[in-house]
Formats: sequence, C-alpha cells, structure tokens
Amino acid sequence: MSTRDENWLALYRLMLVVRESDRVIGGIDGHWHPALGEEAAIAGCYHGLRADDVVAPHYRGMLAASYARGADLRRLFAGLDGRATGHTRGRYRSDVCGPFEVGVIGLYSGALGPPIEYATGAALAARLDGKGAVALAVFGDGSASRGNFHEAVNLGAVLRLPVVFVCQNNQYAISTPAAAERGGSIVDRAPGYGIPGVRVDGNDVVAMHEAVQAAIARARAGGGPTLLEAFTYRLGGHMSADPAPYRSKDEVDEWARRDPIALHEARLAAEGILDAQGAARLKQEVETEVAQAMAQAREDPMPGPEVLGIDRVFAGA
Ligand SMILES: Cc1ncc(C[n+]2csc(CCOP(=O)(O)OP(=O)(O)O)c2C)c(N)n1
Repeated sequence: MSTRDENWLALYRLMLVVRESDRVIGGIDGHWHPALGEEAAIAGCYHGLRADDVVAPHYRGMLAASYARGADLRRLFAGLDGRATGHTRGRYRSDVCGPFEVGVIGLYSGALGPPIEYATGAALAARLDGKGAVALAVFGDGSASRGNFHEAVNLGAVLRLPVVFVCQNNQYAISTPAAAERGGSIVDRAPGYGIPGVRVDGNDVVAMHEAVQAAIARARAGGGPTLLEAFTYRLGGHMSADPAPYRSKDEVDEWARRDPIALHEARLAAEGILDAQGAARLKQEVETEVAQAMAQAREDPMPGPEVLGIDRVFAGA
C-alpha cells in the first residue's frame, strides 16, 4: 500500500475514533464537548506529527490529539471519570488535560487562550533545543478573540518560531455566532503579523492534513509560523446536553450534507482504497476498541487522598 493510501486510511480511522468516543462519552457525560462534524479538522492536525513535536490542542479534539500521539484510550477515559489511572490522577478533567508524556499541553485552568501562548513557548524551547521539533497550537474561533492570540502569534512571527497556529473555526462560541463574536475574518489577520494565512476546508481531512503538514514543514525548515483557518461546523451542541436551539435546522442540515467522515469514505471508495465492507469492518473495530477502553476505565480505582499532595506536604516534617 502506498504511503498516501496508508495516511488516508489512518486519517479515516482517527476520525472514527473521535466520533465514536464522542458518542460514548456524550451518552454518559452531559458536560462533554463533542466534535461532531469537526473530525476532519481534528484528525488532519494530529496525524503524522513527529514524536518530539508538541501540541496545545483545542479542548474539542484534545482526547483525539492525545490518542493520535500514542496515549492509551483507557487512561484518557479513566481521567474523564476522575479515576486514579487518569493522567491527572483524578484531580482535573482530563478531557482538557492531555498527557505531557506524548507532547500534549492541556488546558489546565480551563481558560481559553493561554494554550496558544504555551505553544509559542514550546516553539521557543524547540528552537533552543535545536532538534527541529515544531509546536502546533489549535484553538476555537471564539478563543481567537482573546488577547492571548495576538501575543502568541506576534511573538511567534517576530522570532520566526517553529509554530503553526490552527483555528478550528466551527462558527460558534457556545451560542454566539461568528458575526457577533469578532470583526473580520481570522485568516485575514495573518498579513498583519507578516506571516502566511491559509483558509482550509475543515471538512476535508486530506486538505486539512496536507495544509498542516505543509505549514509544519515550513516551520521546521526555519520559515516561521503559519496561521491556518480550518473552516468547519459543529453539528452537535456545545456540550452533549446542549440541544443548540440558537441555530436553524436548515443550517445544520446543510452542513450535515458535508459530513467529513462520509466525504472521506466516498473518496476512499472512489480511489479503490476501502470499499463499503472494509469501512463497516473498520467501524466495528473502532466501536469495540472504544467500548473495551471505556469498560476497563470504569473498573479502574478512584484516587485516594494522596492525590491532594498531602503526602508531599508532610514528607519533610
Ligand atoms: C477565557 C475564557 N472565557 C470564557 C470561557 C467559557 N467558555 C468555555 S467554551 C467557550 C466557547 C469557546 O468557543 P470556541 O473557542 O469557538 O470553541 P468551540 O467551543 O466553538 O469549539 C467559552 C466562551 C473560558 N473557558 N475561558
């Protein structure tokens, strides 16, 4: 199988993992933030990075970023449930705290915006290390209205740091539509920083992957940052418990016709890479993997008081 075909299949599989995880977690946790409709923007970002690259993902996609980089699905799910085996040892929601071990910087305070700056900091560290690693910041369109965006992109541009900024533009910040959220377009800000800006079809996983990889190659080669705007749509609510009454059915239906998984499935079939039977088999495999990981995670122990750090407080006494 050619490298291209392998990549396209891996992108498909990753999108399936995102969707199935969202479905399963969303059925348990009303506060989960599903990425229904945004799977291509997410998979396109996190597949194919180098092991020493660092990512600061958007929370809607954080779990997929960690999974794509080698984290264990069971531990990621365990963290959601506050289990001791989760990456935060039960201290904070691990849907927003990716594991450091696989180069994922989480949203530790829950404040949107700072991770864009963390990525710029990671890019500065990568530059000082001199091994060619790159940092990737992914954030929502609402998050791009925070001041952190300006400081992070400006510093990245001034120092020509190896950082790629990707705005996962799903056109809403909770219930606030784009037009009420900012003036102008996000990608058009790029020339103001003297860096390239590229608007990508965020529902086309191949276009996304190629654009991210091109920006990464540029950053790795010393060309500095790129700002990508992945234009997509959130088909579900802001949280799994949100029925999203603030938008029209026509609008949702129109975007549902551009379901990124269905689009890629059609491409894989047309190119003779995966037929309908193969796709069904892969879906079944992913369903089983997600179900088993969740079942195991929910068997894991809850943390004891040691996670509060009290053991450390008294260690020197
Ligand atoms: C600094 C900050 N302000 C407000 C919030 C509350 N908040 C949580 S999610 C969210 C919407 C963010 O929108 P966007 O960045 O577009 O991401 P999306 O939810 O659309 O994926 C807001 C405002 C927050 N977490 N942090």
